[in-house]
Amino acid sequence: MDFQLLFSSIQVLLGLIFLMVVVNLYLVFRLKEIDPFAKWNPSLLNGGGFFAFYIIGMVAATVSTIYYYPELTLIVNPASEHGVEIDRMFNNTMIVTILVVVVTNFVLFYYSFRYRTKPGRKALYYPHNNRLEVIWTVVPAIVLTVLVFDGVGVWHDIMSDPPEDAIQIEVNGKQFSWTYRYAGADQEFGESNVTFINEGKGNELGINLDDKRGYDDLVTRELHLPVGVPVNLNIRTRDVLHSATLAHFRVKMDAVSGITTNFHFVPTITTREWRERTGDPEFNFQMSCQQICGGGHWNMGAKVVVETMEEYQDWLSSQQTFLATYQGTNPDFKPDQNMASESEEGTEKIADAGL
Ligand SMILES: [Cu+2]
Repeated sequence: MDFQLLFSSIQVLLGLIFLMVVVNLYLVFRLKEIDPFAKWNPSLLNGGGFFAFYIIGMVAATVSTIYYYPELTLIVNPASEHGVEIDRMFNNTMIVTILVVVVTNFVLFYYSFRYRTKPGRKALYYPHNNRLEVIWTVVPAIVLTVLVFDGVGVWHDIMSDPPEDAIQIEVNGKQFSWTYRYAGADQEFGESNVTFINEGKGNELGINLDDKRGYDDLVTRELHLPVGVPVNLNIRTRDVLHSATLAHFRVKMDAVSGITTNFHFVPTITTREWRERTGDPEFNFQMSCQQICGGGHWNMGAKVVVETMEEYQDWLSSQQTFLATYQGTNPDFKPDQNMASESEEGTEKIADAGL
């Protein structure tokens, strides 16, 4: 039995019946020359409807906020130092805007009801009042100025130069995944360029084979961060715009073709602590993409691990170096032959490519 068809048919049938009732009533009124709305004053319904809309809307908004609040763990706990400041500003802005929305909409909807049309009531023509104009210009201007100045200060702290001792991590976006690069034992990244990308041959990030600093680089699928230590993400993309987003850490920075953007922050809680705090043993921090970048955008997420410095070091030393990975797919590659020229040749190649 096709229930879908049955229900649609019933709906059509009910619609037709309703239409017939309306048409018949109309014809009866016409024939008997009755005006059913002659004495009906719609302003109570309109004004009352306005006010009811306000009450129902406010109650629904409050109930749904309370209902979903436990789900909004993103709002409850920032997992980074600067996240606390961002949340403080977010909350201040919310308090101000909620207050304004509740009060101004109360006036709008309640007055529509309170001063509705009544027999004998005449509307007051009140086109201008300088004092009111000044009040509702100056008060929002002061409030917004305070919010903006607060925000500029926090923005300046967040976007300042990363501390010298920050751990440098490269975040590489592509359609549709993230790949990370750690500098390895020498603490320096090898040169890289899109012209050197050779996915089939184990060089997904385009690391310059002539630059030996890149040999010990660690190319990883997971982002691991030590807790309590400043990290600086160097964000790149090899194709379209992406946006590297670590929502729990209040980190979001666009990955822009052709340039390296960066965001530095200090994670303040490990994955393990977060799991204990929330009682969710399955929990993982997430890296996501917040820039619609194509058909697979929705799936451009990956887990992020925050751990103690010891665990972080252990994890790093368990990763394969770029050279080892590359030689895995290119057994004939001998680094020594290439090391002689170091990075000069690579620089020329980049110059030749006009980059
Ligand atoms: Cu993306």
